[in-house]
Amino acid sequence: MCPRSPPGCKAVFYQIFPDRFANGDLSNDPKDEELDIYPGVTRSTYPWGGERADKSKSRMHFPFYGGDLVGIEQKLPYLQDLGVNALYLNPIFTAFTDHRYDVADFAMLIRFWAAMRR
Ligand SMILES: [Ca+2]
Repeated sequence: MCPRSPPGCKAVFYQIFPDRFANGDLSNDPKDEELDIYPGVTRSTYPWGGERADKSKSRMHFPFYGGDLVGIEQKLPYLQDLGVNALYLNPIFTAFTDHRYDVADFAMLIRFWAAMRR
């Protein structure tokens, strides 16, 4: 319960990690060859629902699964059924890691954002 009633007090937020939430468009999945990396770091894209080939759980390997905004849009009825009325997305800018908090270019949204304009 909020001591006062700020505008967001009655919102039910749902945080989404876009790469892992839902893959609505397989054609926009990141391709291994287009993933820029830090020195000593590897990245790979794995099939949706598949297991990562790198079982080492190394912190130097970032697995991608291709979740996108199309998938989020497809899950909106599910989220509404849960009572969710506000979404918080992890960053959606081009980045080196799957969580994208290390934004590489604030001017470039990842491809799955552009797909929403179709
Ligand atoms: Ca995708």
